[in-house]
Amino acid sequence: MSASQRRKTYRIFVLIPCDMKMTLLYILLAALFTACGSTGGTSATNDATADTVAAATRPPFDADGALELTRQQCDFGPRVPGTPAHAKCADWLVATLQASCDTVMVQSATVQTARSGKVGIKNILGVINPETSQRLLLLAHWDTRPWADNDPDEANHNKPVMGANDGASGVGVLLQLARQLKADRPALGIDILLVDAEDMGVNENEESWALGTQYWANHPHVEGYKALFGILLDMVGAADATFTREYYSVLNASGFVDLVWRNAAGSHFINSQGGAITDDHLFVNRAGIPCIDIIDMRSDSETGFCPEWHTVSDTMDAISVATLGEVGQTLLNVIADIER
Ligand code: AHN
Ligand code: ZN
Repeated sequence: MSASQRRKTYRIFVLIPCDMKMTLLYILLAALFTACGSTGGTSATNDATADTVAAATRPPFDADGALELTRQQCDFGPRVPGTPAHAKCADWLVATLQASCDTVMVQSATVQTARSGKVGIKNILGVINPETSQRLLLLAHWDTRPWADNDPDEANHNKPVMGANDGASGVGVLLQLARQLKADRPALGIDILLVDAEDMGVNENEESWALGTQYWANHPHVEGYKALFGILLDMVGAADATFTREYYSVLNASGFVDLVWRNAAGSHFINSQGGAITDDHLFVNRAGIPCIDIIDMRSDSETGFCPEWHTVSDTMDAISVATLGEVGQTLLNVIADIER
């Protein structure tokens, strides 16, 4: 038992009111605690007990909060780079992160897209515990696709996607997580990176996806930025989501994939090998940070994704509070596990 734990025992003892029976009870308890500390030889057991208690006392993930934060993004309309809704949502994301994080940074840039020429983008970063060297990077894209080009109705192919699942869900979970970590501070440093222009890509060109992340990887917000690991959330809101072990995640960070799936807070996490996805995590890995992708992949669909993917049906109707909750709780579990 550490000196600080012994001090805590003492403090509890002196705060007890002067009822004689209670005092005796607490003397007995304090003696037991002190004896436990003085034997000294069981530190591993004691540490494990302390950590279990700490993890158990961390409040559960608030899925309703994540749902509301997902809805609030959709209330702006599709967040297509270059549109007023995109600009308004950026301001809201900054303000929302500012309420939870120690520092918020915005990275503005102009990038070349495959189909829409040059466009202005914003990567938005919330930093928790900026002084801590042991860091975890959490990412999600906040932009939405300008074209519902997988919609069954061709008339919708040039309409924008609402992106309740494809965009807002991952951001909603991360904003809620930041909110909870403010009240219940982690020992780890946490960087919440909301990346822009993930979804302006075209099939035949890998580099046309994840433009915000590519920009960040080439211009990190801190020179020589390092994190232990990264976790990307992509499409984490569908009722029947299946999160399998994505190929590049296993290739670059198999031990960390094991850790995350071991901490999975429900049955949407499936401990089997999934397909390979060109997504933000690919460019984080190329920048030297082992990064995994928690992404809803479907073995039973032609696209490999949910039926609403890149259609006008990717709206709040297709979002499940239970799935958001499972992903958020898994992140809380992972943070507690790394801190152990
Ligand atoms: C490709 O289709 C190559 N990647 C999918 C990445 C993505 C798009 N995630 C969400 N929207
Ligand atoms: Zn998409």
